[in-house]
Amino acid sequence: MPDPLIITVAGVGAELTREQQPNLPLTPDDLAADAAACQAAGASIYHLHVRDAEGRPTMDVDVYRAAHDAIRDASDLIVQFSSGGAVSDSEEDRIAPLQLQPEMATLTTGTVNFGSEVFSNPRPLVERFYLKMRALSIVPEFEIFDSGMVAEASRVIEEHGDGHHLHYDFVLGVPGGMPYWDDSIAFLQSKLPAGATWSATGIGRAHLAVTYEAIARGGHVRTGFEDVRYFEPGQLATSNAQLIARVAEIARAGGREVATSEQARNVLGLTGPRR
Ligand code: KMH
Ligand code: ZN
Repeated sequence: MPDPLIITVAGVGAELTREQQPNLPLTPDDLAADAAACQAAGASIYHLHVRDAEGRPTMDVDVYRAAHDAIRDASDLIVQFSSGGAVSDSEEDRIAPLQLQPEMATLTTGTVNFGSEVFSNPRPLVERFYLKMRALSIVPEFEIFDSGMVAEASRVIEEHGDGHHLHYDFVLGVPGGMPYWDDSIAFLQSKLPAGATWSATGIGRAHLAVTYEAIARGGHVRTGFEDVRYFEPGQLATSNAQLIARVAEIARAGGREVATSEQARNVLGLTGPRR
């Protein structure tokens, strides 16, 4: 039996604007409502980017604190901070919010083209972020935008790992990163260490195909406005919860249970929120 399906909502991101997606949550109040609705629809993790008062992406610690508190007050979701931020964010800005000790945080283990820009993650940054996360008992989710990042994660774990649970997220279809080919997921899955868990998300058009394949392979799924704006071609999604509900429906139709936050914590080796 596969584990119950962990559904992550990547509800905000750093790139999308309200002009592109009018239902994008921005403020702590928006995030509280979004988190509660996504939990009711079947999500167990909130992958969190935050925005300033003008709606611009930021790594400001106080903004992260307010957002974290709002989601924790409104839901039991596992909050997973982004340490990737936006491509323009500095290393110092990206590491700062970790001091708030979320249960999880993302860690991208390599540099990748990101459209016409570069998402920069040199080895020293990866090691520094990893050590900081582990010093604060934060469980990393390794963000895999390309296959070499699996090897780089293995190297960091071998050199600095302390036996924590290993969890990965395959992000397929970023322009410049690994596309969703028909063997992408099978290949990446085959390279993971024994006992690891993984989720997958497809950016844009590949989104639903990735969802179906991840569920069928016993993996987990990420969805939300960061990854997909449209519910169907030409039809914007009305909410993150609408996207979550569709994943839950697909899973249940195929006989796969959808995880509660507590079940997700058990699968991921999390001991519970610090607030
Ligand atoms: N916004 C991207 C440049 C993460 O959250 O860890 C990086 C990103 C990855 O979204
Ligand atoms: Zn992100």
